[in-house]
Amino acid sequence: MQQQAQIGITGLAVMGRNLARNLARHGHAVAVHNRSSARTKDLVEQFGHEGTFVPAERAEEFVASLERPRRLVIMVKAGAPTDAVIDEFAPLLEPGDMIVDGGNAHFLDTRRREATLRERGLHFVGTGVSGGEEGALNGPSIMPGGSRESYDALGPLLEDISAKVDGAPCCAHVGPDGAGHFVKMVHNGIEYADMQLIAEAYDLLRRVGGLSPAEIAEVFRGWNGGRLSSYLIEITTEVLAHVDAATGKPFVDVVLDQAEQKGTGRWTVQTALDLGVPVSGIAEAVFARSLSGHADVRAAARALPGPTAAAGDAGTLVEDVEQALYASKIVAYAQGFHQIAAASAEYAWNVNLGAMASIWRGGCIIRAGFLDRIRAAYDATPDLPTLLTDDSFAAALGGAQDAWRRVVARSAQVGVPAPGFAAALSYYDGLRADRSPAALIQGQRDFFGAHTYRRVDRDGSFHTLWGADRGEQPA
Ligand code: NBP
Repeated sequence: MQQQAQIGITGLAVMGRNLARNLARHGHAVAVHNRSSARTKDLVEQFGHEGTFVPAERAEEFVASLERPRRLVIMVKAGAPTDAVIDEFAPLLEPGDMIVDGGNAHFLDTRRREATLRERGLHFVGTGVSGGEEGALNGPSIMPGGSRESYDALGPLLEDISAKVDGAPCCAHVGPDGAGHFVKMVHNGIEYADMQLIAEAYDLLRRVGGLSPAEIAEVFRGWNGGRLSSYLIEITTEVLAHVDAATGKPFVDVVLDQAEQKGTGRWTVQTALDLGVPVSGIAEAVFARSLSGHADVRAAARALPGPTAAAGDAGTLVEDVEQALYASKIVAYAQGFHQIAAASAEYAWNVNLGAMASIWRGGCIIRAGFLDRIRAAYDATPDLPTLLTDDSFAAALGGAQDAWRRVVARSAQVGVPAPGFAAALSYYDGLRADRSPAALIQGQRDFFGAHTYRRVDRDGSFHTLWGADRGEQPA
């Protein structure tokens, strides 16, 4: 009889291959399959010694090699290829079997697939996997959605191969249907914001502070020893300190300044718009990448006049930028968690926000000590309306705000854009304002469209007869 595998992976490009190796290295027998069998052969030839691989060329053979209930992981290109693979394998499976999609699917696709497969008695587990190629091999952060029942069968295997921080796995059941892919999407959106804020800090230190990339690398190295300590700050130090071998120039000066994106940041913003959640920090990060990519428009605009004010004395710029970066980072994460909370309410996912912070502490790109503080905030107050009002974050924002305001004002004065810092500060001030100018907007809407308004002193909706005697009537 053919050897039985505990779990199978189809799709053996970089991610699938490394996840298969990770499972095998942890002592799990892994069935492996790929559309073109060369990748399967290559995996077994190169890494067969690392554990037990059960290779299969044909889909039927692959399915037959899985112990029941079957755990079948799909690691192919997101979109149509994922549907093609589901259509190929679902007819070969039996009720109770699990299909895990570890690709970067849009959560609405995951909801559709889950509903369709549930009708056939199959569990569909949309799973966010973060950490890229290296994480997949050595321990990613894993965000599985789907039914509780499927997590009971899959969770131990996934927790086993995930990253560990303080002995705790960076893997937890996120919630039903598309919850796992949603949380992975927002993780990526937060990653965009974090990267943009770091880039703005660099730009200000360089263009306002007059520091060289090597000097800024040292500033970041120092920050990495403090409250900003994170993987992204650590790699920023490395990138800024790197010198291009061909020219002897700082590496950052020979790289074309047009950032690319694969789309999860854009999805985060699109989804936030649908949910009505302001994620301005993430949006500014996505738009800043877009702006950088419009080389033709940038070239046309280069001659536009800049400010007449000189950069002037850097003064406390380094300390101020550290404060602005930390405060803006708190805002970006607060916005991302607000978005997860809103989706959790909308789709009845019951996501544990503190647990999400916990599973991002290792394996993924935004891993940082900072996430411990977020987890502690939600542990203390699970229904916290915004992270900003947590005692420790509120104190940090209060302590940072004067410096944060100086940095935003200075950036505007000298013409060095800091859209992430500025948007975060506006969000902070917008939330804490006693009265928002939305009252005026409501008045305008009532004037031109009779959209009505509510009053601060009485229940009900009202309309003012703007074109007549301006009397007020109940709507
Ligand atoms: P790719 O996204 O490059 O996809 C290549 C794999 O998809 C190959 O195994 C290929 O088979 C298979 N495939 C395609 Br394309 N069309 C197919 C079809 N119609 N039927 C069957 N198989 C098909 O691989 P990856 O970079 O390893 O990423 C896998 C998934 O993980 C993606 O959804 C990605 O977004 C996600 N992800 C990637 C990263 C990362 O850092 N790369 C991180 C986190 C998540 P073939 O060999 O026969 O062409």
